[in-house]
Amino acid sequence: MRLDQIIVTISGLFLAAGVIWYFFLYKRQTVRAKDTEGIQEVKISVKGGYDPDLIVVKKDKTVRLNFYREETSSCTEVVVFPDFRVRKELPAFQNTIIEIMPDKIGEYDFHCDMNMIHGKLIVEE
Ligand SMILES: [Cu+2]
Repeated sequence: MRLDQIIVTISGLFLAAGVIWYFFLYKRQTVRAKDTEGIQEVKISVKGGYDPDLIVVKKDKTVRLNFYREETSSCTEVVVFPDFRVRKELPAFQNTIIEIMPDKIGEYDFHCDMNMIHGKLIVEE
């Protein structure tokens, strides 16, 4: 094999490994809401994504999401929970509280205004 062929082969292998890692091994951040005095509370930091982006909560108990936006990029300035009819601005470097009452089991997406950055709320029994 010529050198350039070797380089192409090796970079192909790296690419394949990256794809496998991304789709099968990469674990998303999952967090179970803490229950304090009957309210399920979670802190979510917003910076090019939601961290954590998978939030597990219990049904029929108020969920209080504390969004802290750590950037001024306009992409994340609004967060939308379509299933809960919530759409809220997240001012930069501030805590914004969103309260939700999950009354049905299921998985509910939330995302930025352009639907580019995603997170998921998982409601369990
Ligand atoms: Cu966006």
